[in-house]
Amino acid sequence: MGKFETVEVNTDLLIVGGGMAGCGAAVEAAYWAKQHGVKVTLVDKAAIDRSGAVAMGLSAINQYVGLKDGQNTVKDYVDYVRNDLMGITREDLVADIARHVDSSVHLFEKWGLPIWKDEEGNYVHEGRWQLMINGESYKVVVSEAAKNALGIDNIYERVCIVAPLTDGNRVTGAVGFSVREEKFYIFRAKAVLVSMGGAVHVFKPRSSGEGMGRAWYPPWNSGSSAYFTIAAGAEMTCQEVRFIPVRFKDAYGPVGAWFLLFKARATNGLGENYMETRKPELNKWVPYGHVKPCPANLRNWLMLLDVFDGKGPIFMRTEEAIQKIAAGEDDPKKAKKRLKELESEAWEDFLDMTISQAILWAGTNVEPEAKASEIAAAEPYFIGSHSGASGAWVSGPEDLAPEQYFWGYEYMSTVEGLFCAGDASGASSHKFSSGSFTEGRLAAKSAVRYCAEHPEQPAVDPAQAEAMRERILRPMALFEQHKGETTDATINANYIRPKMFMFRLQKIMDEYAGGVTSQFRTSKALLERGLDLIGMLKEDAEKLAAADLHELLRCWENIHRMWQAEAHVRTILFRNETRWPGYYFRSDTPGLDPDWQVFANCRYDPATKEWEMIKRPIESIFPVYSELNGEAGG
Ligand code: SFD
Ligand code: AMP
Repeated sequence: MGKFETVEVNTDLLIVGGGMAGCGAAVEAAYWAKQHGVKVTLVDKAAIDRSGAVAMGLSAINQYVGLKDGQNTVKDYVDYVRNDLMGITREDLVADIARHVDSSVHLFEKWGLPIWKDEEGNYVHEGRWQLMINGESYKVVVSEAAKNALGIDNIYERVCIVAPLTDGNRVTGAVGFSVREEKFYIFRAKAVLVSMGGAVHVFKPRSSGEGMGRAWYPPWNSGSSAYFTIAAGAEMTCQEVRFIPVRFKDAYGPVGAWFLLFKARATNGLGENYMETRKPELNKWVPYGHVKPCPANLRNWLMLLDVFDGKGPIFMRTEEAIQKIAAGEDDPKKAKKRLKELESEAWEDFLDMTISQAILWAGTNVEPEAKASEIAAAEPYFIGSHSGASGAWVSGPEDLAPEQYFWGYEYMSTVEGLFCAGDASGASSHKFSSGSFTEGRLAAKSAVRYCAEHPEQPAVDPAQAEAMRERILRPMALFEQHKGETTDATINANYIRPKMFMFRLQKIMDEYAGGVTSQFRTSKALLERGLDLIGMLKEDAEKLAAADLHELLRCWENIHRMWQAEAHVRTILFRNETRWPGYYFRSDTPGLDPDWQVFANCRYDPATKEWEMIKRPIESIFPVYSELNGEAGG
């Protein structure tokens, strides 16, 4: 690959990923960097106007605490998150984000994001924590602020970050390649902030054939954050806590507005509401089975029990909900007007964030005010910012974190100089778009301080960078070398193309790690077999081949997914219980076990290539009564 130019960039703080967390980091870092004379650079594999999970826009801001208006307290939010995650959460991190998130939302509004207001000028809530927005251009608004703050010369778009550069337990930069030009990039930095989102298409999706590629979370979030931190040797947390969202079937339209704003019910094929008929099941999952709102995974679980019993399809009763709200108007004229408004709000909810669902509705003659729509549990995703929790194990804030959760710099992983935010940081669920942006701000402030306090430029070993260049570009060399050996270049004894590789990974995960096909069930024996197969897949990853730059991107996306998959399988295997039955069910350990009221962490050692599994205690920063151990914590 001699013709690839090598471009070297020297900076102080390198932000990898310009999604919600990356843009928050850029805005905040620019402010503190001026004071400390620190240079900040941001890299994204896409164009940040429309990159990441918010590319299509969103119709709600899901984290707004309303502290100033006295609507809620930080503790209320922490209680909500802890309960939803069945007790497994870093309260210090959740509280830190919750106490700052409102200010981020106010910034979005100042920058031009339209937030719904009622007649008195108050925000219109979707639910207790969620605000309704006209958010089609949400990401454009946020990225414009990031660009203005950093300056366009400090932003590299369409450069895919592949791996970290390290010097022992210290990050020294990152390497990647342009997805448009034959350029290999070496970024040298004093600190790196990882915000490359979560992972999609690790598991076989429900969509296949004509719908292939369609997923709820964005397919281009492919596990780069997890790979980057694992490869650097960082301790990871909650790698078992995948997220399975219930979504409108086949186009993955969100359900939040229907359940919370329109107060719709979901019923099975017999017209029964599983949240009522299956209520006794919740007693098996106390104390979390009895909290309000019912945790997302337990809502899934009650629905899945109906599906397993052959009581599907499951319908979101949109028609019932809309008619009920309209019927609340006393005057028939007003009721008719209200019906029209609700109808357009229902369509906008999808048009603002999941356009394919609106297209599917149109294509299948759905009138939501007249006809119910099917919903289903999607395939698993890795996302630390919604009701999942996977990500790196990071230091908490000094004033809130218990001693063992604080190591000098907030949001720094266990690798020196390596910071994480958004989906990249774990055990602080329910950050969503606004909380991820906020966490990016908090992590960036801390990372700038790190740069100021470590002014020496870390050394980058040229041999390490050269070896990485050879390895990263190898799929193109391999293709060139062998492509002429078969009449169809997709089939070749000497290489595997990225699409086939992805199918193999997805099949392993689907069948052995509890995907859709295995009805989210797995066991020790299945997981061990899955690990064997991942081991063989890893060997074959050395034979990935790319016909062009686009396929080179696909090769590395799939290697990143594979590492996320391995961390996941190892951690489900480690946690000897079933804690989130609606996310995955260990048939050999079918219930909650009080001994597992702990974090299940893992760490890959890049030097020895061995994995270590680690239990870390859960420490509450607020007094909490736990029915599991019958005593007050604090
Ligand atoms: O309700 C590389 N989310 C919702 N959040 C809300 O607040 N309200 C909603 O209404 C939400 N809904 C929703 C949501 C997401 C999606 C897809 C849908 C609906 C359909 C969640 C938020 O969007 C999410 O929490 C945040 O965006 C997470 O932020 P962050 O920064 O962790 O991830 P990102 O924004 O996806 O950005 C990742 C960036 O990394 C880049 N990238 N760059 C360089 N090299 C690589 N190798 C890279 N790999 C990735 C990406 O390009 C991107 O810019 S609701 O339905 O849940
Ligand atoms: P979703 O569209 O499922 O991503 O949900 C958007 C927001 O609403 C998230 O904060 C969810 O946790 C919340 N949510 C969705 N459905 C329910 C429900 N039935 N009860 C309580 N909260 C919900």
